[in-house]
Amino acid sequence: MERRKTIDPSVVEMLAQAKEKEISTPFDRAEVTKPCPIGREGACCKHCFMGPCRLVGKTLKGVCGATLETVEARNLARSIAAGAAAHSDHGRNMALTLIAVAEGKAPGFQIKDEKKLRRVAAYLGVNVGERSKEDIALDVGKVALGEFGKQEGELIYLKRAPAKRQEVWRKLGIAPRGIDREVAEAMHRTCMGCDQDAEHLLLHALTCSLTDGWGGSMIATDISDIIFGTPVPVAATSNFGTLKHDEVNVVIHGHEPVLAELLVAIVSDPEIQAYAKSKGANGINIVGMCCSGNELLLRHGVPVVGNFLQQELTIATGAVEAMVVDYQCIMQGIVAAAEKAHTKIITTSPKVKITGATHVEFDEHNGVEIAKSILRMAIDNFPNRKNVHIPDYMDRMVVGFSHEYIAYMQGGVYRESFRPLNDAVIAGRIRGAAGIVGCNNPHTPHDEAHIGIVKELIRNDVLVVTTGCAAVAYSKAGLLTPEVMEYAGPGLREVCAAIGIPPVLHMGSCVDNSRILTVLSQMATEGGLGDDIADLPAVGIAPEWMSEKALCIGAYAVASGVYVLFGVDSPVAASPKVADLISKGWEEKVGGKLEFEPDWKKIVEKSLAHIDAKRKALKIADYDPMRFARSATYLPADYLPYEDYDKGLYSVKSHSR
Ligand code: NFS
Repeated sequence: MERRKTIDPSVVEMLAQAKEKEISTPFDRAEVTKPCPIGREGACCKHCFMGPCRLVGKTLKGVCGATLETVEARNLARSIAAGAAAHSDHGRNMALTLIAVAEGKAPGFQIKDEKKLRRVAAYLGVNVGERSKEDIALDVGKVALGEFGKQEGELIYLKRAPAKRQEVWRKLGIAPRGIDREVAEAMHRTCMGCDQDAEHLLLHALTCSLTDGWGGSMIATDISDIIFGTPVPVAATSNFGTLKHDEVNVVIHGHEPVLAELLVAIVSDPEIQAYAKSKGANGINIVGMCCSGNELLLRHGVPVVGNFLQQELTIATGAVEAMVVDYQCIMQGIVAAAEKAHTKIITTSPKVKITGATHVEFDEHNGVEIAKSILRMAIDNFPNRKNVHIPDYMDRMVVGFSHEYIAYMQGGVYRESFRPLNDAVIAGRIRGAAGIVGCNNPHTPHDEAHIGIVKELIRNDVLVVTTGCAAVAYSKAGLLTPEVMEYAGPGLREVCAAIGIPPVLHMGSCVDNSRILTVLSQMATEGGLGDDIADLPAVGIAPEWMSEKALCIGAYAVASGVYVLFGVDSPVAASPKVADLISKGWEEKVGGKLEFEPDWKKIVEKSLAHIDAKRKALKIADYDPMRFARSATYLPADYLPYEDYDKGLYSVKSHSR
């Protein structure tokens, strides 16, 4: 029997379309391009040209004598460094953009959230006083930029973490000095003939990951909020049905919101609209994909067309005039797909060119003109449409839960806090919290683990926060609506209804996982739930991960004290010793641990067991699923059994067919 590729019926429909149009997708390529079993388990070393050395069977050592543990640890550390480099480079770009905005050299941009600017300035030690917002922003940008090249001391944002957590880092010597320094050091240590002790290598991997979570990503989130606005709840739609038959469809894909923001700002420009009309279109429809999509979704309610595995399929609709990409998670396959459709692939980052794509380099100093020229190219392409097929699936959602807004929801402007949430956890209405994030991976059925885990956790009164492609999966399944309370356990349901939040909170793109760190820190310092992130009844999960960035996020969550579970397969599967070092070993050191568990139902079980164990350690009420069932209007009798976890989602209520 053919393996199930996806649980999203719109994707099933588009896979048939793609086949008909002979468009290759990652779903097909994953069948043909089988992963190398040695590399997949982390047992291949190609860090020098005496190899690659494949440590399997009787081969226990590389040419240099490297053991399996060293090879595995080195590979994992390098992946984490690559992830940290990518996310942090995004943060660097945001710092540079803020400086350009402050200097008046980035027309079309302004400082939208002055309150946040002042808050961030205070964190970064920038004098606020009676200074203009531009002056403050200039210093904030410069201090943020300085974090990248810093050689000594420690990252400023570390002090956002609970005091106890900071102590853990200092004691272990893993408090990062500067972002670039730790990434460069990871590359150095993993170079041939350098660091050769698995435990030591893996400890630096944690340092390196912290530069992302409490450095580059946090900078990216904060500065994006300053320039583009801090998200507040907004209603929006998702899936292929957000593409329009009668308008020029432009898909924004990648990670950086700068150009994307300009495109959204100028799309209603009368001159652009008139130009679209002159080519027979009724307007221009901007939709997002992956994390650039999430940035636009949260701040403007721009629809999101799909997650990571849907990029070629979106082109296969024949309805996309242009796919505008910046960097990260862009499949090279989109160019081949575009050749079979009429789509123009436009690369925009000075760091990224793709053979066969059109390169229009973005420069914030002249951004408006560049954005207009990109829209004109898309409009010019509208008359070239042929063979359009847009699956009739569109879902509703409410998104935009920044940590600031979550605090505001719990007390208003004057009394914002995390008290109600902490009290609900202490009383057992909320059993615990889960951050569920990350990608899709064609080696596991698309969105299946994501949806299964979320449904099971909210049914068990676990509050879920989410970002990235995980969040897009939930949006397409109708899990980001207040109506999803129907699936939530009685206690969680009571709390969400009282505060006015859905049980699954979309907090943004993957760099916005830094928002989750801030929420965890606030919960830990609010009182009643210990005094460190490691004390909280909380877990982090990446059910369908594929990216080095995901590994880095997992590692910084661990270093922050979180139990992290990844689905799919383990990149250190060949070495039980290394698997032990990153689970038990890391737990002894930092309180968090990293485990790989391909069975999503086991992920749920392990998560709940961990949450309950943490509750016990905190000496708060044991969780009792029936305790609040009597006071809530909820009747748990209609819980869906495991086997039916995806019924009642795609099949019944979430789609506006
Ligand atoms: Ni995150 Fe965003 Fe998606 Fe995975 Fe890629 S888009 S930064 S890495 S695939 S969640």
